[in-house]
Amino acid sequence: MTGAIRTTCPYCGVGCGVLATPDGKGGLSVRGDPDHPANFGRLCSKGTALGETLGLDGRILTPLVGGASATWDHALDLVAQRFSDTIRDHGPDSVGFYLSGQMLTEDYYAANKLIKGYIGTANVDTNSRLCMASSVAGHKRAFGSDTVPGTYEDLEQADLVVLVGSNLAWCHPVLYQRLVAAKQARGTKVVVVDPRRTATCDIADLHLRLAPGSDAALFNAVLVALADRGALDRDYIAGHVSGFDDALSAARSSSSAMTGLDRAELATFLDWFTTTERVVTVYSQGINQSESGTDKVNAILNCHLATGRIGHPGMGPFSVTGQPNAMGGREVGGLANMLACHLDIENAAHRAAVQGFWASPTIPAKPGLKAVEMFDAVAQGRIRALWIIHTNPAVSMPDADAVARAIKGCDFVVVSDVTGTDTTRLADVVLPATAWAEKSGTVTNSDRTISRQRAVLPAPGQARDDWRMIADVAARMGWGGAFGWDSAGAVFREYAQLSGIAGDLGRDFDISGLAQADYDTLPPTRWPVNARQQGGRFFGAGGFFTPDARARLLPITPRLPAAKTGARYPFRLNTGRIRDQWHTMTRTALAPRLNQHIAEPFLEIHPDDARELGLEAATLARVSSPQGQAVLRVAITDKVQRGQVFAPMHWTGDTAPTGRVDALVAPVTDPVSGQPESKASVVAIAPLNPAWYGFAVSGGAQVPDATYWARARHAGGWRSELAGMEIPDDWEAYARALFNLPDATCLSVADRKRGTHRLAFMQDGRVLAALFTAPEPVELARGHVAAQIGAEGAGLLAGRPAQGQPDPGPIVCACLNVGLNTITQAIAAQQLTSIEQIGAALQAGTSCGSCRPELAALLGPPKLEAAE
Ligand SMILES: Nc1nc2c(c(=O)[nH]1)N[C@H]1C(S)=C(S)[C@@H](COP(=O)(O)OP(=O)(O)OC[C@H]3O[C@@H](n4cnc5c(=O)[nH]c(N)nc54)[C@H](O)[C@@H]3O)O[C@H]1N2
Ligand SMILES: Nc1nc2c(c(=O)[nH]1)N[C@H]1C(S)=C(S)[C@@H](COP(=O)(O)OP(=O)(O)OC[C@H]3O[C@@H](n4cnc5c(=O)[nH]c(N)nc54)[C@H](O)[C@@H]3O)O[C@H]1N2
Ligand code: SF4
Ligand SMILES: [Mo]
Repeated sequence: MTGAIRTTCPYCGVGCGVLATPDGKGGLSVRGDPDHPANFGRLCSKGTALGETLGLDGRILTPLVGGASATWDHALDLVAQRFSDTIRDHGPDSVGFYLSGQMLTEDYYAANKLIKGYIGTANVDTNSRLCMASSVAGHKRAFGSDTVPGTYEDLEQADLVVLVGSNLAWCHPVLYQRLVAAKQARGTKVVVVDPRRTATCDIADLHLRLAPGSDAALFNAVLVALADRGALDRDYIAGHVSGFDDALSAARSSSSAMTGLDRAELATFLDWFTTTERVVTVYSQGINQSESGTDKVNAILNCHLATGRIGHPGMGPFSVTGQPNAMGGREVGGLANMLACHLDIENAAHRAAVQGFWASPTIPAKPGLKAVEMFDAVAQGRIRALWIIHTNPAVSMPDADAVARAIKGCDFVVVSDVTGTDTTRLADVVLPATAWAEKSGTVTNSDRTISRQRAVLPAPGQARDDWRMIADVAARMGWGGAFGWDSAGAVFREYAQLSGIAGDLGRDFDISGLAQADYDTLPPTRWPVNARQQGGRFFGAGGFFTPDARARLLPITPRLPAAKTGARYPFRLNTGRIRDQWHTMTRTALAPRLNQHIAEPFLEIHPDDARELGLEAATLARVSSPQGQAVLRVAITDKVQRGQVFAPMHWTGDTAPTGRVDALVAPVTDPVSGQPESKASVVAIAPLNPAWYGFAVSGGAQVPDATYWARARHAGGWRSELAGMEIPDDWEAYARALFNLPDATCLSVADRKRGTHRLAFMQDGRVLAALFTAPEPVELARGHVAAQIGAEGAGLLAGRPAQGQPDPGPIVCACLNVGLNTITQAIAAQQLTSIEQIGAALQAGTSCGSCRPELAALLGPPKLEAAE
């Protein structure tokens, strides 16, 4: 195969290998790397669409100072000067860096070296605080180190896989597909523990819909059952563990009633867990993003340590990471309480080792501010100069409106990004970064595999690599010698060398074996890599990273979220992800096909609750919390339980300004990890009752002016959902302003009785744009209407396909563009009964497989109904 370059997907922590082939016209074609050990050739819908997200539309191509283009020299001088002045006048702790688990290891290493070793503060934290901090803290409490003991193969070799607070089907789709294949091959039992029914439940033999936040009570019950049924590994406990008795007695005094699960389903789970040796417990944000997240993690680890089910094939606790380099960031010391290479900031020997290796002037002796504290310090003026790299906190932090205000009010804010975002708009200086396809470095995925990301395309405009901008600023602050790397490979070699010192100090993270490796051709490699150990698993025979080499079992007293629902805020708001969007959508929303699955923000609410509130399907709801407000589309479903609602985290000021869910989320954190509780804020809900609803499609951009709007790209341009509290006097004038089409011919149809309006704007007989409004949610074949943009005639005003012309309906399979109607019609007409038959007939579901749960749902009642 000629011209293909091996690289790694920049989205989730599965860390799939990608073969990227430049098309010679600035674009790329991508396919899964059959030789990569994470995916063996598979990609999910997001990975498959990578080639469609590379356009320069919206890219930042020069530095911006005060919103205007500037030279690199000017921007870098200004940044260095303002940081130096701030440090001189207010001390090093008045400076902060807020980083990201999506930075490459080399970028991360450079940032940490600058702030900890040279600026001399530990006020550096990362969005991993919102993501992995509770797992890190739980690992460190139990193992003495932040070690993920197992590998992906364990999910394939297990007999029971327990997915706790993880929507693996949508969030780690390729790993999910590996699990599906293993289940087919060996009959793996799958248990999903989640208050909500998700796509992942499609393969669940048992779905435990526990009360939000009650996971520790569930795993305490497991520990008790293991003890009472003789399922403990007494030898492992005697040889490698301490704290067992206290942990068990704490577990005995907690009650499984807190989980709200009924006896029979709990009994089934306890039976399976106690009698199955090969158990893997996978956990993610339903565990971590909780004010008792660290305790939940340790409650899980307790069960694996007490049974010795760790570090052997098919066994172990498995924290799946979210971001592509969440692991790398933890390894490199991105968190405010860590040093590079899993060394501890509070350990004098560790500090001395790092400072000695860097030959740096300083190193902080105490941990810095964690994300939520950091933005509080920004709001209070204790941090006066802030550098935000590769993350969008004005959208993704809890209490996001307050965070946006803090950033806006800060004396000096630098943001490095590839595109304009809600956060760059608040910055004094914006630095243009090279994006995924243009940069080189390494990332570490969930199972400790380090993979190369390789530049495939040239950097556009003046975009520069993140590590290089950091080194440039360091040089201007007077520390050029220590930041004089000539390539990402040089940064990596320095880092690998430092890890050897960490290894000598008895730490797990030692990749000194890679210090001399050929960086250009480095194949995916699982750490550790040194003279003592190469890859493999940890802790099968003990060997923990505590002073006595024993793991700690922790006594856990479960606690539910402190904020209680009540008369004022009767609902608990759960938040999370959808299949085809990545976080704040700055990249995935560029690919039209990724906007077809779900095109606007929504609120899942139980039918009984909706009825009581007078909420109709597809209307809009106003959601309020003590922190802020949002307006979301109502999706009535029993996937959520009564009293609980779910909303996705993705929409922003760019895509749906009133859909920013973090405006609602309380900044409550876990006391040990500092990780925010993103899944259990209290909210009130009421119908919005707008005077009109609208749907607009156009080839060109839209400038919506409405109480509610949400926009998305489609293949021919833009589409948006609209709603307003007052009916405009003149729909034509409204639409002309919306589409910025002052002169195009307007055709309109009004139905006075029903209060509906349909307007099409034409030029040379072709449709440029159309607006449909109604007093109720607009019913329309949206995909069909959007496809008519650019077509001849105003046939789209009918709102649905002419007779004989098929309407594919909303897209289910994003890879092969197969719509809901096409699938349901084929199921009925051809009497299809399996996902494989749908694949054979329509190809749907045959590429990445992410839509297979939805295909299964279309085939009939999902089997989990029986399991519930
Ligand atoms: N498509 C897509 N994939 C992604 C991402 C993305 O943006 N889009 N982001 C990546 C990142 S950074 C991350 S961190 C991962 C996150 O991956 P996941 O953690 O799988 O995703 P979430 O949807 O945040 O939350 C998982 C589940 O936790 C459940 N939950 C809520 N409260 C509780 C509780 O108290 N107990 C339990 N047991 N469950 C609860 C929610 O209902 C939800 O279904 O996804 C990664 N993959
Ligand atoms: N309510 C709620 N809030 C949440 C969560 C939740 O479940 N619920 N989940 C939390 C979690 S787990 C996470 S990980 C966070 C994620 O939240 P964020 O990190 O804020 O989200 P992203 O959209 O991934 O932001 C990445 C930014 O980096 C930019 N970028 C892309 N490539 C590059 C590059 O090469 N260099 C630079 N410098 N910039 C680049 C992108 O354009 C984008 O603006 O959200 C958290 N917030
Ligand atoms: S599962 Fe999808 S998003 Fe995650 S790394 Fe693989 S292709 Fe990328
Ligand atoms: Mo995350």
